[in-house]
Amino acid sequence: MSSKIDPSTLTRKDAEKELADLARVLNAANKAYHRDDAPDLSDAEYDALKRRNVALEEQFPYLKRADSPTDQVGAIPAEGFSKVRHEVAMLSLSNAFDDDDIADFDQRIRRYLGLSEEEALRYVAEPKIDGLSLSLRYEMGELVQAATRGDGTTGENVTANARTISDVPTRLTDAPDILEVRGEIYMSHSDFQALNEHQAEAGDKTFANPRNAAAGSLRQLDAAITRRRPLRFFAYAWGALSQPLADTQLCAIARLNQLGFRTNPLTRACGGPKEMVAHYRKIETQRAELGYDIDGVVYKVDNLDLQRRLGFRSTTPRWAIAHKFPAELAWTKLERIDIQVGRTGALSPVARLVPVTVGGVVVSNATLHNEDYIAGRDNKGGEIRGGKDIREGDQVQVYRAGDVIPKVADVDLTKRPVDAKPYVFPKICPECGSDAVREAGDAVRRCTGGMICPAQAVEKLKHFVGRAAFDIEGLGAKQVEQFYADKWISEPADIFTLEDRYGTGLQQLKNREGWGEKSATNLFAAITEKRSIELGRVIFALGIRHVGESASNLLARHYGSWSAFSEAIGSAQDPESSAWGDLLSIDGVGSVMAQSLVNAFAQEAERAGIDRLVEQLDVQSAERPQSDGSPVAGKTVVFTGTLEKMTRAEAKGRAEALGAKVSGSVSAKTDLLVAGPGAGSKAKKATELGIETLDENGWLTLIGEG
Ligand code: 5U1
Repeated sequence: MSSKIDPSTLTRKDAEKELADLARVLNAANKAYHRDDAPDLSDAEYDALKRRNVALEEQFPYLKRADSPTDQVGAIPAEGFSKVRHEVAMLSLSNAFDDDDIADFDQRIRRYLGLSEEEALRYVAEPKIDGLSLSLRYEMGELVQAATRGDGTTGENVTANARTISDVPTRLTDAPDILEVRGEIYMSHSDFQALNEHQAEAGDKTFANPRNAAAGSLRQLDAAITRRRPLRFFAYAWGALSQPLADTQLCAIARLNQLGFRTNPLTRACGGPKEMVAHYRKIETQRAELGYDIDGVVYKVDNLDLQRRLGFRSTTPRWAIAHKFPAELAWTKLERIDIQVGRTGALSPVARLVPVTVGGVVVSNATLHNEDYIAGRDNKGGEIRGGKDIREGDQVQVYRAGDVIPKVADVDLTKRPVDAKPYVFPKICPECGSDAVREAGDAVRRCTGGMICPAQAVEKLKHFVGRAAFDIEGLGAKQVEQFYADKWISEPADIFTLEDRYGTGLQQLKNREGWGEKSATNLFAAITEKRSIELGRVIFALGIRHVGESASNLLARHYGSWSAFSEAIGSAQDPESSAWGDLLSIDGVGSVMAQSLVNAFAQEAERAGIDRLVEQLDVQSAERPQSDGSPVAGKTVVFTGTLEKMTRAEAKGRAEALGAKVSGSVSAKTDLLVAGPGAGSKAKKATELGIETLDENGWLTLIGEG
């Protein structure tokens, strides 16, 4: 393998082949050394191969592979790309669907900042490109890293691939020493069509839409394939920076453009919701002629200082929103209604459709929400669709909006078969035969079988191993179903005892159909790796009703550790307790979610399952973003009285961003009281308890904003 041929005399084809061989051998050696603790090459052999790889890449930089061993630190992840932790998280956007949502967005921002209607507030509106986000990191003007968004915190290293895209400059002049440029990779309509024609002629896989084509092209292990794909890039944001780009969003975008990035020509400043919506309508009329897919318009507060003050909630900024275009529609026949039982026992009706293309994607299933929706009623008994019910055999209108599950919107009564019967929603769980009950005020009928219902148990397990939860490589929905069916796992804790039970002995994982020595070893290693896990993921993985991914992260940041979290939720059972008040004081946690958490921890069987799980884990304390060196990180702060320089919401948001926990009531756990004019009983109690008290100016000085 370690050819002695001088790289400068090699043909491109030979170099390409040798680089592929080197990647295979070196990455396998990395894995054997780092992951399996079983080196298969001597250090000298390894170093010689690595040097050869570097020499070839220097001679043929455009042949550098996405899985190049040069870029690997430790073992390459099995899926092929190394992981990159974003220095500044890549946020996503919350969505707006109509003009009122935009007026509400403006109102929320004004309230948060304490701005009156009369005070000017400028926004920037720009098309939302339907592609995939990419972050490009430049150091001293050199492109050093390109990463996909991933889960927002950790993405995939696609540097070698990004270097092949002509819209991505590899060198910048007059740029800040550190600059992360963020934007969207996409494919134009004409390039997409040509690519699909070419793929079809070659007998290769074609793509459903330009976004899939762009994603599939960027995420190629062989950068030479990406080079042949016509990818484009629009810059619209930034991450880590050593110096600010500008004072406003609009000027920052102009600066990125000057630095050599393409920025969208339909970017405009708007004086308020009316102008924003007008620009949205204008873009909507031009949409078909743009030559690339957009799925809405993004609005951002223009002033970057205001953006900083507004900060973000969990994974979305308060200062931006995506105004989505209406969904795409199509008519088709509803063949059958099936009932699926979810992890919380919800019976969800699913429409099985004659496949139909909606906005470039073939749809054969769509949600029907719940029994009222099928009957043509809303959850208050009012009519929807003019009261028309939905029956098997009907012609129905299906729509898709962005990535959401397709929905059935309407029904054509003129095409209803004469023998179509009203749909009777089951009152018995189709999976376990337990009663399915509908509690007052709940739109959903639920199976009462709990963990004896195989559908609930297996869905809980699938949720547990899902991407935003434990994300265990090699343990997906299919494997969970098989292990559950064979009684190898029946609850999450069992996953962590799998190796003890099935690693050795008569019944071994490696002897199962579809498994071998290598895949079994890899799975056990992946499970072991996830024993150490972030608190937010653990909370989300529990699959508690109403507790989604962002709420789990909020809870993790608020409580900081598993013991603090579980103790607090246990104590919050008493509605008079300060723990209950503290839980409700978290911005983003309402009484429904709080009650659901408390209920889950109060149920003996469920709590015991959680305890068995946590015994297996090393739950990492939650990180507090932007709190490095913050004087209030980890402290419990209470605000009381009138604040004069910021609204209460802003004070709370800012304190949380700095890693503090903001509570609504004073107790022995309070570290600091910030008291404005008119402070009453809380200030008195703080004095009695000897708690440090500051006025607003003192607080601002403490956090470095005075
Ligand atoms: N045009 C545009 N798309 N887009 C997507 N701007 C924009 N900003 C985004 C995203 C996710 O995020 C900001 C929060 C930086």
